[in-house]
Amino acid sequence: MDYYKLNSENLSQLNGEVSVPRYDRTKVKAGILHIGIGGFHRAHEAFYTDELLNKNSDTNWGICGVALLNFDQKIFQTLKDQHGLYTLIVKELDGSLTKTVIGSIVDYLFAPENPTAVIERIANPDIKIITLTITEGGYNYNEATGEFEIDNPAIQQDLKNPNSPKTVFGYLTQGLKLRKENNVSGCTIQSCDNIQGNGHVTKKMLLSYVKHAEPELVSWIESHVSFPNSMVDRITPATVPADIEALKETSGIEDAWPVVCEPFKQWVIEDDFIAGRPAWEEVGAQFVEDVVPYEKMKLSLLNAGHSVLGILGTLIGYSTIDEVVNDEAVNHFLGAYMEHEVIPTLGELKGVDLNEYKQSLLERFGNIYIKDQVDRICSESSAKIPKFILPTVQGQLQGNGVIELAAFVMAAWAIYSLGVDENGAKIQVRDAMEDVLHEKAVAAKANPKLFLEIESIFGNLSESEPFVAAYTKAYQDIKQFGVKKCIIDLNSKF
Ligand code: CS2
Repeated sequence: MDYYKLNSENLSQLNGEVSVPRYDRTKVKAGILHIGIGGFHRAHEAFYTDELLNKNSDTNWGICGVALLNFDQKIFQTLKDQHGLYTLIVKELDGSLTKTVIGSIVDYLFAPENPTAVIERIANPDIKIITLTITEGGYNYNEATGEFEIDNPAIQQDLKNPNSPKTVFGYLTQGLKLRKENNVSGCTIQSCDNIQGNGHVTKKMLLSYVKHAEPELVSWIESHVSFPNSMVDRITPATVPADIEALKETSGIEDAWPVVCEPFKQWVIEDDFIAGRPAWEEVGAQFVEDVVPYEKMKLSLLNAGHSVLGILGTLIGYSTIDEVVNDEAVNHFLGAYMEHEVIPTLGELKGVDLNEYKQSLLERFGNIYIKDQVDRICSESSAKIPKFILPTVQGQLQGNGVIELAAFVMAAWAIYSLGVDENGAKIQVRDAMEDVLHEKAVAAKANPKLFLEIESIFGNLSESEPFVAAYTKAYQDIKQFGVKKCIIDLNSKF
C-alpha cells in the first residue's frame, strides 16, 4: 500500500473509502474563530461545518482554530503541518469505520507564540462568531458563590498584562476592545461546553472580568455581543496510537492526530446570533427558542451517567466505559439512578420520551468499539460533578426525593480520591483540585463528612442531614464490603 501524509497536496491521492472535502478550501473564509481545538470540537462543530461546506455554496463560514495553552502546541503543530486537515473516524455500532477528512478548519493560531495575532483576529470584521470549548473548569466559576473567581492567579496576571494574556477572558476582552475601537460590528460568543446555561454563564463570567479590566467596554458588549445557550453531544474518546496505526494500515493515510467518535451526534442551539450564522440546521443542528431543558436532560443523564460509570468503574478496576456499563450490576445501578433520582427532577420535555432517551444512553455507553477511557471521564471531576450530579441532588432534596444512589457515588468519589483502586492499583487522578481532593480524602478516612466540606465543589451540601447520613453509610459500606457488593445490595432495593 502507498502511504500519504495528510495535507492539501495529497488529498487527491487518497483512496475512495475515505471522503474528502468536495469544496474549494482556498475560497473558504474564516467567519468563525474557535478557541480550544481538542477532539470534541473536531468531532462536532468542525464536522457539522464541514458537512455544510460540502452541501451549500456559502463560503463565509470556515473556522480559524485557536490553541490557547502551551499544552496545545502539539495539536497546533499537527494542524499546521496538515494544512488544517484531519481524519474523523466514526466507529459505527457494527464495528465498521466511516472515515472523513474534515476541511472546515482553514486557519489556525497558537496564542502563546503570538498573542497579538489572536487579539487582532478576534477583532477582524470577517469573524462573526467566536465559539468555545474550554472545558467545564475553564469558566473560572465558583460553585459555592456562583461568582467569577477574580483571585485566580492567572486572572490576576491577565489584569496586570492585558496585551499578553493567558486566559480566554484576557483574550476576549482585548479582542472585543479592539473591535469596538475599530468600529467593527458586534459578534456572537457561543459556548460549546457542558454547562447548564452555557451562554448565560459565559456572559456573566466575561462581564465580571471586563468590569475589572476595561469597565467602559461593558455596555458595548451588552449591546453588541450575543451569547446563545447550546447543548452539544457526541462521545469522543481520546485518540490512541492504535487508531493512528489502523488508519495508516487500512487507508494509507498518515495522520498524526485523527479523531475518533461515536455515530450519534446532537446540537441544539438558541437562535440568537447577532451577526449572522451558518445554516447548520441544513446538516442536522436544531435551532430552538429555549435550550435549557435539553441541556439539563443531557448533562444530568449523559454526562452524569458517564461520571457514575467512571468513578465506580475505576474503583472496581475497569478501564473503559463499555466494560463498566456491560457489567450487569453497574448497568442496573445506573439505570436506577437515572430513573429514581434524575428523571423526577426533569419535568416534561416536549417531544422527548425520557425513558427512551435513558435507554439510548445505556446503548451508546455500551458500544464496544468506542472504548472511551474511564480516565478521560474522571479527569477534572471537581469541575464536572457540580454541573452534572449536584443539581440533581439539590432538586431531589427539595422535593424529598431519593438521593441514596448519588450519595453512594459521592462516597465512591471520596474513596477514589485516595488514588488507589480496590485491587490496590494506583489511580492517576487528573484534576486541577487534585491536592485538595487528596487531602480531604485522607481526612475522610476518620470522618467521611470532611470530604463533603469542600465548599467550592459541594456548596452547603454537608449541612443536609439526609444526604450526609446516606453518604456516610455508603462510605462505610464501600470500605467494608467493596463497591460491587454494595451495588448489588442497593440494586435489590431499586
Ligand atoms: C464526558 C463528555 O467529559 C466527560 O465527562 O461526559 O466528554 C461526553 O462524552 C460528551 O459531553 C458527550 O457529548
